[in-house]
Amino acid sequence: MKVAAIIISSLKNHLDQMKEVAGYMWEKGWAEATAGNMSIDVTEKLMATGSTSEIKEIFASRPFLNISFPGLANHFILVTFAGARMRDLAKDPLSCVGLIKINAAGDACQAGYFRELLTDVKPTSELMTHLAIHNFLANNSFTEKSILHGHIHELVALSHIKEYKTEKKINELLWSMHPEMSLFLPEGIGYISYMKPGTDKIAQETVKKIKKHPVILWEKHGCLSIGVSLNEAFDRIDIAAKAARQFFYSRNAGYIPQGLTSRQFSELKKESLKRDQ
Ligand code: 2HA
Ligand code: ZN
Repeated sequence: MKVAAIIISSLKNHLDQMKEVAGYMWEKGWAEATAGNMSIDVTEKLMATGSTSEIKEIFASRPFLNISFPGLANHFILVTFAGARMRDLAKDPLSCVGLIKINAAGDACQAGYFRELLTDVKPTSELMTHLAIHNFLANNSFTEKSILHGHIHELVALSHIKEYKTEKKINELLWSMHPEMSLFLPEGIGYISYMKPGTDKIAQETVKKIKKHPVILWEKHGCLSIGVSLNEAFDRIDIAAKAARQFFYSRNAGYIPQGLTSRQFSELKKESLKRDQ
């Protein structure tokens, strides 16, 4: 079997999950044109299947980026390409996804491709944020290894409204609009005021928040979420988006939504505390 084929078969479950979740992102309208990206740290999986020694062959010889992520030394990360469409990924993941290999010092990485014709493409423009988060998750032994980004219009729309431009205000609204919020996202979502997408700065700010908040809203842009699986990352975004949608449905019907009463809300808080103990 050729090297790429061995790796592809080792990573089949991860590639299948990327395909599945990309389909959901597209269907939800959260991945217009080339919007959205995703990554999974697959180091453990490749180690377990013993494919890491053969893997060299799929990588271009030159490191393409200097980084400093010691927590990612010798890691392998599946990541979507810049310019990849989620609706294409949902049909053919190998034309939209590559593998990043970090060197032993954690200060350089190379991109590998599953198809020879693809060697010119680059990883997602949000690579810095993905790597910075994977570095944090690895350093802190988080079980989350999947990262998902998309343009969740329900939440982005809220971030355009003056009243909801703080973490406190937006979470009070989301918690009040959907009981599941307290169970899935008891700490609420993290909120980051507008920053240019794809920069080191947004990567650093996102890492600071991810410890407490598995879903982050980038003002006027989109959301980023982590999960043990990509499906979990998707669920977390989906719950927050549902809360926002319920708010807009009531408003669109011409009413101000009542939201959960404080008694209903504190009952749920107690429930989520019990679950955590
Ligand atoms: O991958 O969504 O933020 C395209 C984007 C950049
Ligand atoms: Zn984006």
